Amino acid sequence: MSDDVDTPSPAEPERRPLPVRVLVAAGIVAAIGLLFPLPRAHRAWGLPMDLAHLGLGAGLTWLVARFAERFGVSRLRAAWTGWVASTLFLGAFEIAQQLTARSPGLEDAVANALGGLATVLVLVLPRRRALPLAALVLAVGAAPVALAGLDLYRQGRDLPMLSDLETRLEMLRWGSSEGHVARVPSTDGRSGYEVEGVLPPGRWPGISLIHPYPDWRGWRALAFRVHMDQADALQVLVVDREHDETYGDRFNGSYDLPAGWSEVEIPIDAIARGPKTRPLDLERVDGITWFLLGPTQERRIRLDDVRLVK
Ligand SMILES: [Ca+2]
Repeated sequence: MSDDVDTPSPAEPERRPLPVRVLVAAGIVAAIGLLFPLPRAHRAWGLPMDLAHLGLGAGLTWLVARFAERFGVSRLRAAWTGWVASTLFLGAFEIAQQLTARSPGLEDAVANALGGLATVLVLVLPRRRALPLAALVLAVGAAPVALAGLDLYRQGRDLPMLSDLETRLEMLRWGSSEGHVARVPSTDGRSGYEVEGVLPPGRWPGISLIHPYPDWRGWRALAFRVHMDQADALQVLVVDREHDETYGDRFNGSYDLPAGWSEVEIPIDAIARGPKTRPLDLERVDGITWFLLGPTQERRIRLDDVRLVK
């Protein structure tokens, strides 16, 4: 009687499949990265770290599953136990991180869960079926990172335009800590799309362009078009990667604007002189925020053609 080669036999010497070994290695790198997070790391460094979350989930799932198996739990049960434990533990870790710093916790938690799912597939299915499925799950998990990488490439290509909202991918870089930000069709016909911030009443609601193209050396000004729903002072702040989250350690500008569209230019020299105790690092600019001071009702601002000019 011959055995089906695809059927895993319990007597087979235990050897971790290569994909699991690679994922576990990536998980170890991610774990080290989480212990020593780089402050405001460059996006290009952040992307491999995001990818390593797949490995973190895969590795932890594998460890818990093997541990459970040693206590006589069946392979199937152990694998799913590992996945649930890993997903819950790493999910809780992301929530804890969210309390202390702004980080894309949900994306990381999903990547952790997908990495763990890949391990489950490798553990419970015959290898021939497991590997393509695990690869598919990992590809889904890696897609956001691939898109962010593509966006990073486009930023370099589209310079001096920092963001004109003509591609959907740019929204990966826009955010709002209190309000809502969306890419919307242009209202003045000068372009296809612009970005709109819906700002709730509050102390300083605003929208941000996070991780713009970082090297602003050699340019004369930062320029953008902005639409105000009513005349008001638009506040603009620019930070670099060393920014310590204090008011005095960034560029702060205030611009009295009428209702409707305006063009604003901010000299790069002024931005460089922004922080009180040091020059702003123009080689590593990390974010621009547009906000209003203490609106008492919901407000809307629109932005387009955020760019560097000679
Ligand atoms: Ca546009």
